[in-house]
Amino acid sequence: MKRREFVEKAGMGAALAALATPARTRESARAGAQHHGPISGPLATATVSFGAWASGINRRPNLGATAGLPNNIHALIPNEVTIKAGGTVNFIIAGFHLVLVYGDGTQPGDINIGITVPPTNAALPPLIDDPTNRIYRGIDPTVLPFLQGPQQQGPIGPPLQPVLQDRVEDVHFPAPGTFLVMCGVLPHFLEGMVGYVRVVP
Ligand SMILES: [Cu+2]
Repeated sequence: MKRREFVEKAGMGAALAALATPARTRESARAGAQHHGPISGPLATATVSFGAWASGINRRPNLGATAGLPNNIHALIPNEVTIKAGGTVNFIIAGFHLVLVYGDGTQPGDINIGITVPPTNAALPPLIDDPTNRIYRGIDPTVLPFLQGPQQQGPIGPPLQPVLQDRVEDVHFPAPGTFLVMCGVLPHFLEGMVGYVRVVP
């Protein structure tokens, strides 16, 4: 390696190290604040179906929809779960949904649906972006590739791509309270796609 090249690389390494140190400190401070020790038992975790594929549809080959059938159940099942502080909720997301979690006591009527972000794919609906008391904002589903049935506007995304919108997002709840969980896809929220996580001490 030439000396100049080495000096440049070493300089970049030092700069990266300097950047990394405060990030590590922040991360460990946050981890310390949320540390509850080992947590077990039936209230340590809960699983919520966040949307569900309807019985009777045929998704082969990796389609998101079947013509003429209700394809996706826009609901959180169970609608309310209880865990203890420091536990997690595993949201199993089936299809095109956005997980949003709002702080203790937030009600659906508190959400400002006038604040939205446009979808990355213009064929899709807008996403709610109200930051007030928002404690978790999930993956933007409008950037995930998927195929739609021929009766719709598809294919969207690379051909022969699996339906990557189906996924799990695992969320930690360090503090007690009753937390609103909702779909951030605007028409889904307006349909009432909301649920609750009750966190006990
Ligand atoms: Cu949804």
